[in-house]
Amino acid sequence: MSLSIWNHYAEQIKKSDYVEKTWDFLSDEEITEFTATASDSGTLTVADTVNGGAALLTTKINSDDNIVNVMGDSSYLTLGLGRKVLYWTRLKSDEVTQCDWHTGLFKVDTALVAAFTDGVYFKSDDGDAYVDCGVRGASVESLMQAAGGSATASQFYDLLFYIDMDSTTAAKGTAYFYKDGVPICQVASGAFPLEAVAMTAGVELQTGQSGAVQVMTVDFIKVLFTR
Ligand SMILES: [Ca+2]
Ligand SMILES: [Ca+2]
Ligand SMILES: [Ca+2]
Repeated sequence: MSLSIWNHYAEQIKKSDYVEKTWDFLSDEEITEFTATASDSGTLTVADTVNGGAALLTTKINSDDNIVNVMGDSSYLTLGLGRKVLYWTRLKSDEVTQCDWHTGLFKVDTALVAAFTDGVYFKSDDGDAYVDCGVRGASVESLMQAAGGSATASQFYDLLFYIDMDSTTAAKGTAYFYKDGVPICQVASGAFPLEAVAMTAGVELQTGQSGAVQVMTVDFIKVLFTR
């Protein structure tokens, strides 16, 4: 289902000149295109035994609020007038209620849970398993809780969003969010990141409890956008 939604929007984007990139995490070389920042010895690695390859974000045992933050090592996307953007990732985590996580496109920030200025993203809070959908520009957040978007521990799920920027008004746009191919949120906002703000793909996992290592497995991240 996610693939048909991707193809639907991709067809629109590919009517213009476009940029497309997939990280499938088949080898260590792909994670060198990201910068991992960890508190208390959390790690970013590529799994050796997963079909199709995967990146593993692993936190440290016995440490609440332990963070593994992963940001692209360069920033290549701006939300200029009329830009269309697709983002698709498949991931799972071995715990979903206590942990916080973010995934999406961000101005580089190594502590998303604490605060950040700019991004379009999915997130889950400490204390619930909901998948929320957000847009944040110049620290103004437009956030919606998903109606049917709960994550399940240790089960892969697909998260996809499409951004449609207004062709005449800066920082105005609409983002359409899907979980497992089902629309869960739509955020229309005049506070998207400004065109001057360059962003990159990123993901962050933060434990919300002590006592166990937490692992997030990212099968892939794909971005496609009009040049
Ligand atoms: Ca993969
Ligand atoms: Ca959570
Ligand atoms: Ca907690």
